[in-house]
Amino acid sequence: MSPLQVLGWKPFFQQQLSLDELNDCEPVKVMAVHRSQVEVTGERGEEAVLVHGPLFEDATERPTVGDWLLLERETRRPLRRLERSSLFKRMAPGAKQAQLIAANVDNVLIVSSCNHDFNLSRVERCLALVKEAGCRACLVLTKADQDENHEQYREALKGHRDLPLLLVNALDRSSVEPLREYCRSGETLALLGSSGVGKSTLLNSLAGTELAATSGIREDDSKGRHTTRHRALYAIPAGGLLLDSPGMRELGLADVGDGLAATFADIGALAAKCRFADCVHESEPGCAVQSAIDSGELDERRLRNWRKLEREVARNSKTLAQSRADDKALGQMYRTVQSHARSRKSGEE
Ligand SMILES: Nc1nc2c(ncn2[C@@H]2O[C@H](COP(=O)(O)OP(=O)(O)OP(=O)(O)O)[C@@H](O)[C@H]2O)c(=O)[nH]1
Ligand SMILES: [Mg+2]
Ligand SMILES: [Zn+2]
Repeated sequence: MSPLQVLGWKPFFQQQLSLDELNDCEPVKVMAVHRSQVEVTGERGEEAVLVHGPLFEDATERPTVGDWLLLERETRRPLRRLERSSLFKRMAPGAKQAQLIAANVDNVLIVSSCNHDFNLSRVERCLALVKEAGCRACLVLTKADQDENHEQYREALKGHRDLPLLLVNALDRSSVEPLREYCRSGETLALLGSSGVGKSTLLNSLAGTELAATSGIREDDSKGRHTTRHRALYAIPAGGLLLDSPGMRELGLADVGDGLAATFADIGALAAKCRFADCVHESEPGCAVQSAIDSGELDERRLRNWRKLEREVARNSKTLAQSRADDKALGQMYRTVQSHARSRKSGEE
C-alpha cells in the first residue's frame, strides 16, 4: 500500500482530480483542526496548513477531521476540499447550523461501559448518525472486567441483531483484538461515546502504545472527566486510522431522517400494517404498533425514543432548511450588489 492509501486514499477521491490537479497538487489528510489552521498528513509527512480566507467561509465547507484537502504543490496553499465519502455532524443545543464531527469515516465503535453509563436510547441516537453516514458499526461495552452481570446488556440489545456487540476490558490488548477488523490498513475507525467510557484507552490498546491521554472516572457516578479535549485522527502502527473525540454530552440529531428510519426499521414495518395510513399509534383501532407493544414484541421505551428522535429530526431539519434558504438569499443579495457595482464602474469608464 502507498502512504496515501494507508491514510484512506481511494479511487473515489482520485476520480475527483482533474489532469491539472494531478500535476500541480498534492492531496493531504486532515488529522486535527484548530481555529485557523489544520494539521495534515500526506506523502511528505506531517505539516500545518492555514485555512482562513474566502475559500472556507461557509461552516459546512470548512475542513473537518478526516477530510482530504488539495494543496498546491509549491506554495502548500489549500485549493479545495474533496467531496466526502461520509460525514458525521450533530446539532449543538440552540445552534442554527450543524457542527461537523468527522468526514470519510468507514467504521464506528459505539462505546459504552458495563455500568451506569449504559443507555439504550443513547445507542439508538448514535446508530441514527452511523446509518445516515452509511458506516459499519459495532457496539463495544468496556469495563467487562468490572461487572460480572453481562447478560442484561445482551438482553437489552437483542432487538439490534444487525449490530455486533463486543464486551471488552479496554486495558487488555488481547481483549480488544477482535476490533482489529474495524481498523484495517487504509480504514478509518471513529470512537463515539460519553466521557470516561474508555475511548482513548481502547485507542491505546489497539495502537499498542500510549498515543492518547486517559484518566480515571469519578467514583460517585462513574462519569468521566473530559480528558480528551480535541478530536484527532491517529495513525496506528498496524495501519488503520483511529478518531478519538471528547465525550459528547449532547449528540443532537441534524437532518438524519433516513438514518433514523433505518435504525427503527422494525417500527416502520409495523406502522405499514396499521389499519389507518395516518395512524399515530396511540389508541387507534387496528394499530399494529400498539398490538406489538401489548404482545411484548416491541419495547415501549423503544417506541418512546423513536417518537422523541423523530420530533428532534423534524425540528432540526426545519431549522437547517431555513438557514440554508437564508444563506442562499444573502448570497443572492451580495451577487446583485456586486454586479450593480461592476456595471456602475464600467459605465463610468
Ligand atoms: N478496568 C477497566 N478500566 C477501564 C476500561 N476502559 C477504560 N478504563 C478506565 O476508565 C478511565 C477512563 O478512560 P478514558 O480512556 O480516559 O475514557 P474516554 O472515553 O477517553 O474519556 P474522555 O476522553 O473524557 O471522553 C481510565 O481510568 C481507564 O483506565 C476497562 O475496560 N476496564
Ligand atoms: Mg479520551
Ligand atoms: Zn398504528
